[in-house]
Amino acid sequence: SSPSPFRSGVPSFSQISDPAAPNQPFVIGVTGGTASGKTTVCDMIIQQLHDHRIVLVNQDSFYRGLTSEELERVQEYNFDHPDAFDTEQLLHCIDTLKSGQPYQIPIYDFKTHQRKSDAFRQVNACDVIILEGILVFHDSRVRDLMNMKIFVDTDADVRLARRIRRDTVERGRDVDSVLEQYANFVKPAFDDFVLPSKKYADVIIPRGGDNHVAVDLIVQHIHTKLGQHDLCKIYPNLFVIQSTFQI
Ligand code: UZR
Ligand code: MG
Repeated sequence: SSPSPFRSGVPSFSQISDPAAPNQPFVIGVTGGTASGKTTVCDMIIQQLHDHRIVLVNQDSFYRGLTSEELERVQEYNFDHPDAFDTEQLLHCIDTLKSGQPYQIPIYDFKTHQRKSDAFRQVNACDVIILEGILVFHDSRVRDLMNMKIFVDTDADVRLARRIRRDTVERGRDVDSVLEQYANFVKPAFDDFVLPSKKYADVIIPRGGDNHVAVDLIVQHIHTKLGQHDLCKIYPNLFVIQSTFQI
């Protein structure tokens, strides 16, 4: 018989269902260089997904507090290196949230480079976890927890201009120290760790938070995926029944 131009007509379960287990939250990773607009993109996504329970987890919260020796020579400390973060704790946080348990996220102070010893941010079970940070694509174990990976791609001059404004206004630095840190650590680490992680992205957003079209498309996709999740929760056998009928 002549070969059919159509592929087999019965969709398999894996073709229609989402790879994430139905009862687990949908995990979105958002990365990009410093001051690329990651937080803005996350805020825009969160605003548009208002009918779902969303938790934003910032990788910055998992900065290790500096020891007193490290604090004495803070100019030499590389905050842009993967080792500056407690990745084991970040993994534990996402695992815990994925299993439906609450988690107490540490609070990091950019002015003192310390974690608050007496305060946490308690986050509860949710439908969507957004994990944001400069190096969230670096560790494969963290990447593997994500259902969707977004890279926010903004020109380096725009990022540096924003970084100067943010660090002087919000983080109590002077311009010279910001520029020095940028040249010594931020830029080299971007080239060594952040940019190479772009290849893992499912979606690359040019111009960050200014790109409303890209954010709209991403939100539509998340809605579709969450719809599948919701259907799976209500009718766990729905998709199986559908294909059985066709057979
Ligand atoms: P975003 N950072 C600080 O400036 N101080 C700290 O105590 C901890 C981190 C900076 C860090 C990195 N680097 O570039 C930036 N430096 O925070 C990441 N130097 O934050 O993704 O919002 O740009
Ligand atoms: Mg940010």
